[in-house]
Amino acid sequence: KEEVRRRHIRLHMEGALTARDKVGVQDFVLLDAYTSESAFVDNLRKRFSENLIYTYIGTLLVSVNPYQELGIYTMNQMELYQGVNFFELPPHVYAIADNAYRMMCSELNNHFILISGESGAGKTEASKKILQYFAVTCPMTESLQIARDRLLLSNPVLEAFGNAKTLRNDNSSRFGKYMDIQFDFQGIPVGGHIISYLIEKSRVVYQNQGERNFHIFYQLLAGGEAERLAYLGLERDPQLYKYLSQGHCAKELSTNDKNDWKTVCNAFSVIDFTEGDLENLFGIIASVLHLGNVCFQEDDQGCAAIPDTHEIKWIAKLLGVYPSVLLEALTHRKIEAKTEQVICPLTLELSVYARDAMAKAVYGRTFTWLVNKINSSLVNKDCTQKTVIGLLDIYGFEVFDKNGFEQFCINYCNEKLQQLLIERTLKAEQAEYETEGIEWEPIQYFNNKIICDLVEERHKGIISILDEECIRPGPATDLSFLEKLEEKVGFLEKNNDLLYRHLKEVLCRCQNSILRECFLVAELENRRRPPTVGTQFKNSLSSLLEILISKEPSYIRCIKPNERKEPSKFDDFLVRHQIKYLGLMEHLRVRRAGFAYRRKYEHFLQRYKSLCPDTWPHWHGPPGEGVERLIKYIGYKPEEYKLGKTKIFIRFPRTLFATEDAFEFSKHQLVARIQATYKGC
Ligand code: AOV
Ligand code: MG
Repeated sequence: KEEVRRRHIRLHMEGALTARDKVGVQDFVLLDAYTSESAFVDNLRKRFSENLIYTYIGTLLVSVNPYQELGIYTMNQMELYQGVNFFELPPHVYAIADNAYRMMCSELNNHFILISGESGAGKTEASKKILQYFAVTCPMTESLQIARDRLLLSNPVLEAFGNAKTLRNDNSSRFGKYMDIQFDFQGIPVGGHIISYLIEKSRVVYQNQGERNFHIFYQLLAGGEAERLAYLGLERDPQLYKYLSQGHCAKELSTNDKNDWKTVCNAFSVIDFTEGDLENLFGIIASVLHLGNVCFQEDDQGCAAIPDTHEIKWIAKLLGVYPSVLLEALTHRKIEAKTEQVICPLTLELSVYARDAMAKAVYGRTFTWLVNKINSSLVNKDCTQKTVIGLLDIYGFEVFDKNGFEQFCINYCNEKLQQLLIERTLKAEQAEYETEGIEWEPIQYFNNKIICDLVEERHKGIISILDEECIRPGPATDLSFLEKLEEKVGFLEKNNDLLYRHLKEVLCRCQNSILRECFLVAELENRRRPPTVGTQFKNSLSSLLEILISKEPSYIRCIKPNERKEPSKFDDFLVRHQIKYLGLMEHLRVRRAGFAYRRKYEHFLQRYKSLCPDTWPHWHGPPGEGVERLIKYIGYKPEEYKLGKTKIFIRFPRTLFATEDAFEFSKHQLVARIQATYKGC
């Protein structure tokens, strides 16, 4: 390990990178002076063709999805990256994880790792690799192993319920996930907390051609024990269920539902789910499938009727409600007049709507329940002093032939995170040069704030206008732009997300204990209109940003190399497009023109003071002056650094490596000298 490190430092230091033409440069900052977009793409392509999927821009990691197993996530690799300085080894997601971890341990502050990129670019895989890295490399005690295992195993459970095959990705996250991994003062992972964002409920009742419903349905049918299926009234064949077969790919070869079922069951047992929980949970999953198969017919008066009550009976049994009550609630609506309740029949169309609304509400709330349940198993009450590393893995930017409210929300979320990145890197970086009094030629970048404003601004933004349209009494007028939107993509209905009161009552009073936690009776008494989906989402994103802003960031930008999920295919056009919209060129320009590293004078001096007789063992003057003496002594050239008001700014990584190397060397020398002195004592 030591030898690999040293060799790497030497390579880097000499700027040699002898194999440069073949494997490109591992940090874009080292590209030749003229950095064009083409040079950027070339470098990524060269490396990709050698299976080098990671490249840095300073401290930001760019990752290109290899669509194949590369053997770069072994135990050996994990060991290699442990405790090593960032640039001493080839770029890796482990280096990002390790760096955040070291900084957290030494500075006792909170961090987050933001992973972004479009759908299928590799975000979820990256977040799993990071979690595994912590699980394997962090110190551990026997009693805390269970906490670690639960953290790891929360993944397969949430993926089963929250991921699905889409046209873009066979394992696409259909919810956003922010996970805090909590560490105690010794750096042991002791617990965690997960926040989920807007699960795509519409998938429960409808899938586009070539897409599937959430994995769990297929897993249960493929892997569930025969007795369990019999108890739930289910058949093995997913094609028999309307909610599973609309995409015409229920039997998808790219997923192994049967094996995944085993993984999920094992995870359930570790995360403290009782047999009772599972019975209720799968009762709900099965009722959703039965619900999808409930068929309506129009009677003589044009009202909806359910001629075959087979499915109703199963749902009633599994959820613990009376079949007649459920039947009525699916075909009637309760309207509250001032003094009385009037029950009026629904049309066929509205009954179908009510049925789907029930399926979506039940699934959506059960998902939230699941997250809460996992969270309660991740709580660690014994440990009070905690720092955290937050991992953010959201649904990536996506565009389909037909886009709806879901894409609007998902892409809005991506714009928000881009905004955070701009604020924290491009803007903050340039602002820092200004406050530190460093001479600086400002670099232009596209600020996507206008896009975020367009969506979220009060009164004027799309969400506000949408909300207004949703609460306006009476039907929206033909003239309104928004009704046009509704005609085209159904925005209003999804934003409203109405579940008829009648059905809500049934769910609040059912016997299934999970649903009783999900649908509280208090909700029936609350006459106030709940916030719309769009507004809830907007609010949850704004609190997410608050969580992130208080922490130290690391960034991973994932790139999708081709649209066909194929290994070794690098589509220049597609990659270039992503480089553009991710703003990577601007990021590189700021990094290149600027300074790769900066450290507070105190920290810099503290670490390297042993390199200079003037500062060793103590420096009593102002830290800035100490640093000046120190770097003069070790021979920094003027173009390599600038001194700000409180920090030293170092332009090239190699300067810092050289310093670090000298420091290591002097440490060894010192130890050798001490050993020599005390030899024989
Ligand atoms: P995403 O999270 O960015 O999409 P995933 O992380 O699910 O994308 O990656 C998609 C697929 O690409 C995975 O299922 C793997 O088959 C493959 N893949 C990704 N990263 C790697 C890697 N490092 N090594 C090998 N294979 C990889 V979305 O959730 O759809 O936005 O919303
Ligand atoms: Mg994902």
